[in-house]
Amino acid sequence: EMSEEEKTFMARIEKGEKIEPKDWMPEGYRKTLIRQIGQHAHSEVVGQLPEGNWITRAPTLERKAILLAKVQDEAGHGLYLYSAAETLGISRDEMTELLHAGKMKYSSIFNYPTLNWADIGAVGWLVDGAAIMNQVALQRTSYGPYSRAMIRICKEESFHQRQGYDLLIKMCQGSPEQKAMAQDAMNRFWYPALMMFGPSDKDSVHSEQSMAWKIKINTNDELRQKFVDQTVPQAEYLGLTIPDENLVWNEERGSYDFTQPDWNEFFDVIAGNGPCNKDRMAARINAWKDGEWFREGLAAYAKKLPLRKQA
Ligand code: FAQ
Repeated sequence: EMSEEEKTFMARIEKGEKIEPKDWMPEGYRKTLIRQIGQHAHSEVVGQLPEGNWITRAPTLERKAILLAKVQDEAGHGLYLYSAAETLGISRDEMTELLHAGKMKYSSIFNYPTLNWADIGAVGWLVDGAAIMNQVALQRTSYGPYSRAMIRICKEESFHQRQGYDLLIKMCQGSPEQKAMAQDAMNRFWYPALMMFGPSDKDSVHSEQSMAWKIKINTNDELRQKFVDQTVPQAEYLGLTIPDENLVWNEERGSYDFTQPDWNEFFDVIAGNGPCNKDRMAARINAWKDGEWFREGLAAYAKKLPLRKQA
């Protein structure tokens, strides 16, 4: 039996109204948002690592400037999202500590290594491509601060995807060795990119409730299908082969049939056993420790400011 408050809340959700920080909300709604927005924020921050790895080795000054700007954008996205999560009554420090204790997740994709320069193209094209597919839908999410953060993030993210695709066009029109590097990157990133949408609907524990609350707008499988349909023609234009022998246009559905990722691999990666999980967490924990003196300095300075004004 729903309480009066809950009934009013659900009526607002059904009307498509945005829920704002000071509005009444069910505890489960708040918790789900903290989990999802927090995980999303952590993904943006951890997501800087595989790309940051290539800033010093970008092949030209122009590519280096572009990559630097992109990696900085990801830090900005992390900040908008941490701020959105903070409106729900958790601090950024608490979320950071939960991440470091292994009690919060970040996207599975960032546990795969970026082995060569073509991987930077594949990350932009496929990883940002998958991220946008999910985030465009989330612009309509029911929680106001999350929805507004998504609108801004999507604008920057489309630029990110373009830069990745542009990098791959260059490589695919380059030497046979460059084209082979691009194909190799595609082979390694295709299935991990499909995994970004989460487990198949039958294994998605949160989808039903999150969709009833309009936190999620689409199911994991719906968005994965849209991503495949959008990406196949882009791969064709590049002259790259998608590593899936069963990929075929299904006339009846008006969509591609495709092979699902290896779900055992997915669950293994989110349990902490992917190729880079340990490195990623170690890098974040070290960065947090390295920044301690700076955070303390800032806090001490902030305390002094009002005193100085009085004097
Ligand atoms: N990785 O019941 P569901 C980016 C977990 S984009 C890790 O279906 P839900 C931009 C899930 O948390 C990437 N864990 O869950 C960028 C749950 O476990 P829990 C970030 C995953 O929440 C690009 C369990 O599996 N984008 O960073 C994943 O309803 C390039 C059961 O799953 C977002 O976070 C996964 N892929 O649906 C940056 C988008 N999938 O928490 C740098 C917002 C599922 O109970 C460079 N998030 N799990 O322990 C969402 O839309 C949703 O949270 C889903 C998952 C769709 C990811």
